[in-house]
Amino acid sequence: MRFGVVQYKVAVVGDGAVGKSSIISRFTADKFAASYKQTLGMDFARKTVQLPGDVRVTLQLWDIGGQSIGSKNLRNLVFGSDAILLVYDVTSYQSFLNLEDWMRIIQKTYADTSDEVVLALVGNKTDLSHVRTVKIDKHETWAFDHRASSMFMSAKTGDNLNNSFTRLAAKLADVHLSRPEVDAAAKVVEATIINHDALPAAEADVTAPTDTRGKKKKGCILM
Ligand code: G3D
Ligand code: MG
Repeated sequence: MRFGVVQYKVAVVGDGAVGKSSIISRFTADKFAASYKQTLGMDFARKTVQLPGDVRVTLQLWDIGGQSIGSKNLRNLVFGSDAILLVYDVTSYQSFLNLEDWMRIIQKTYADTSDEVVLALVGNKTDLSHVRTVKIDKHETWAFDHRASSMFMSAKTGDNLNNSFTRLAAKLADVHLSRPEVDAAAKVVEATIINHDALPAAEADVTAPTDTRGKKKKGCILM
């Protein structure tokens, strides 16, 4: 059990238009922007969640924006993450299939390291489940095969956002949560949106792991 605030870098990847930016802004600012804007640059937003036992966990969510698969920026962005959310749109089977390509990039990025990364498979747009094209068992099989946590959410309605991120924070910080705690513990203490490019170098270095107490993670080791 840890005390104080621990910060983790979380990269959010997946095809364009699956809802990456919407998830980040809904979670960190509780806003859903109706108009589509392809994200440029590498902004991140962070939010601190309170877990039982006085543990505060700051999740720093990195938006890969319009980076294409294979771009050098993308690898820099993904590298050094404590967790990676692999997001697809439940109404787009193609966006689900393409996660294999995203996985390949992640595996390549971590090929020469022994870093452990927590992976989470995120089916977004569950408000459109009446036109779902990716069956739940396909989702669960993918998550199992890639040793990823399984999440479903809607950035539009906010459904399942807070409890999913609370579960992720608990997993990263190695805190055990009971079921009622998952639902109740998503108390927000702080949220900020940061434009990485606009920061002075010292502050921009916030991407470096800030917890020096030795993180113990339960994620898979990418090989
Ligand atoms: P991206 O960052 O992955 O590229 P965006 O995706 O967050 O920009 O979202 C792409 C489109 O999907 C946007 O619609 C956005 O409003 C919509 N969207 C995101 N999340 C959800 C969701 O949970 N449910 C529904 N119904 N729509 C969602 P537009 O119309 O602007 O292209
Ligand atoms: Mg975007």
